[in-house]
Amino acid sequence: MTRALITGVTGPDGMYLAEFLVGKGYEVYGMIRGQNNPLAENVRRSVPSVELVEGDLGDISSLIGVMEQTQPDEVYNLGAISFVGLSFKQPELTANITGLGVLRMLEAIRIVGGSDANPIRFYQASSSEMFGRVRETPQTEMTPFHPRSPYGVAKVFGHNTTVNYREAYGIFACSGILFNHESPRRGLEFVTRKISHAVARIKLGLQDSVALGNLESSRDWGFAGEYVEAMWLMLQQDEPDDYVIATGETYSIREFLDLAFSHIGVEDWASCVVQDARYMRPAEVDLLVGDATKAKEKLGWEPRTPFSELVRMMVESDIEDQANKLEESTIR
Ligand code: F7E
Repeated sequence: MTRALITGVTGPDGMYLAEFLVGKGYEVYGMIRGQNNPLAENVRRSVPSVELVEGDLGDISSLIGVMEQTQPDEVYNLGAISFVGLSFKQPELTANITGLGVLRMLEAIRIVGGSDANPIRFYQASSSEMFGRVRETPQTEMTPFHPRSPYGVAKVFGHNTTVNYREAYGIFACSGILFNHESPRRGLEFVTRKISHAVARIKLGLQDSVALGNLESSRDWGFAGEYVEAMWLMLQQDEPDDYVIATGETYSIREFLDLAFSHIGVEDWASCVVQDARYMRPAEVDLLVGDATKAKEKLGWEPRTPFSELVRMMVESDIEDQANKLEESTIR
């Protein structure tokens, strides 16, 4: 049985990946931080066969311990401080976990190694935020980086460290440069889920409006559930490499709002959206759009969920969820 270790298993990508790997017959270990991590329950409920092990990206001894304990064939490093907005408020923590955390994982792999016949394969969750103030459009694996946030800067460090450990020590290390990938599992602090959640509550009469920041930025939005397959495909190749994973289309926050509100029959949403300076960032990434040709040609990976379908899926999921909560509260 192939063994996989996932850091960041409590996040949406971690859970989709765990489900995917269990479906492929893997023995899956999920690394969680802290003794009574409340998010562990979500993983136990969604993917019960995942074995949870305790480790911290900020502590190399714990990572070496986890590698020795789980003896993984494949390691997926999805753990990070992943909210760009927070990274401006806690830049040092972000550099430590999102940046240095990658170095610690790779050091643990270099030290523990796996067997000679079967060395550990490593996947690093890199991000389109590394492109920041973009130097060309669309962005490819060859586009230079110009990060615009402490998060982006930390991800560049993690990406470069992954490439360096591959070149210096021959570790099978891949970096997946994933553009925004959304789902009903997204945390409420991220703009897509914040909107779908608010739209559902507006439909049910539970709130009147939503406070947002910059509506003009554009992103390349895909569905997280199918991006995890690309991570796995990277580790099944003969040679380690880096890949952009994206849809090749870009839409603004305004366009997301258009579709989300039209789903509940609201064509003019101006009165439902309040602009709030608290959600503006000190430096913004204006436009991202990825070119995933390499992933298509070498991995055979292609996105399947169009933007309109993604928005519909998220709004419908939140409507169902909010309606259930409302019903439960009236029964009580
Ligand atoms: O912001 C604007 C905001 O926080 C998207 C992470 O998964 O993808 C994600 O990073 C855009 C930005 O995601 C609000 O200013 C407006 O322009 O949903 P977001 P992100 O920053 O693109 C990349 C690929 C990652 O790697 C990250 O880990 O939306 N925006 N109003 C807002 N954003 C938020 N969060 N909240 C607002 O109220």
